Amino acid sequence: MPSGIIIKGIGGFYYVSSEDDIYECKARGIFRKDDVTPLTGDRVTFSVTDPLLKKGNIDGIMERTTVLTRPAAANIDMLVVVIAARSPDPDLLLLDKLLVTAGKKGIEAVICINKIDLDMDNSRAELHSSYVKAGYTVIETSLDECSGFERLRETLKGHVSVFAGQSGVGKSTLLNRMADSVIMQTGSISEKIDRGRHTTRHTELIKLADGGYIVDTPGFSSFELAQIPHDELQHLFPEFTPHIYQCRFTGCSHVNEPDCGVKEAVGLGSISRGRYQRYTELYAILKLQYDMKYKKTNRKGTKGND
Ligand SMILES: Nc1nc2c(ncn2[C@@H]2O[C@H](COP(=O)(O)OP(=O)(O)OP(=O)(O)O)[C@@H](O)[C@H]2O)c(=O)[nH]1
Ligand SMILES: [Mg+2]
Ligand SMILES: [Zn+2]
Repeated sequence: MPSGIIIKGIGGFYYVSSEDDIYECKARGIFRKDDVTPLTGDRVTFSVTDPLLKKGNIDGIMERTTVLTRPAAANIDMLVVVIAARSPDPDLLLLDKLLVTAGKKGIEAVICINKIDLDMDNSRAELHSSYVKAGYTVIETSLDECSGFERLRETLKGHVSVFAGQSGVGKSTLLNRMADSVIMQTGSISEKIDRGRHTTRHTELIKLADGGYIVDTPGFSSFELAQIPHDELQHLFPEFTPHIYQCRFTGCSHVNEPDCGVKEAVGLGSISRGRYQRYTELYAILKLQYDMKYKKTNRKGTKGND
């Protein structure tokens, strides 16, 4: 039975990219019964009902590795967080929120610093090194200097990736650049999916020449943020890990406690001060959310006893 990946779904039709072609498939009733709706990114098995018109039926959906609602897609395994070296100035709290979200969802995150042509005095250097130190892959790109594109392409190879980040950082520009070389090689594919162009556009996978896909969600600049328990946050800052065991108190939050291994590492420069500060900011936000939720539950409990 042929298999493939759903590159887009429109009005009950799912476009399944298999080895050689794209098939317009329907999902059989069985999915509705099981309350499973096929998603863009789903790996499926299907049967061909019309080999000439390339039509088929989806018979099975393989187990999903990840599921996101924004963008609505399955099996995304790489998040490219794009920031601009300048214009707009990087929102580092958003960057860290996105990295933490990826970590929580088991999605590999890489950072792309775009518009380096606008950063003549290399003021991004510190930022760059603090994230390399944290264990992330950092790729620098710009419209004029093309060197970064090859590295980005290499990084995307074999993955289903999504680009996220502030408005205006250059996500769409990069995505078009990445897809450019591809469109030439898969002209027949773009022709075939052209039919949907004039209706509302949906989340769509753009095939890369070397294998892999980029999720294209038009007009989309945000990425859902994961709900994270505040005491889990420390594990989503990978550079904290070797220092957590030096803390005097088990359950140390690394905020106000004395003899804290993480704070010591910040003092010694092995953890970036900025990253640490944003950790405390995020921690405070998550702790507040937790406390509010807890108090609410508590109040309910009291009412119940009256
Ligand atoms: N100088 C410079 N400008 C760039 C670069 N990359 C993109 N731009 C410009 O930045 C502007 C915004 O780029 P987009 O690709 O639309 O940004 P985006 O992240 O998709 O923005 P949203 O769709 O609003 O989220 C455009 O005018 C691009 O031409 C770059 O490397 N250098
Ligand atoms: Mg855009
Ligand atoms: Zn600590």
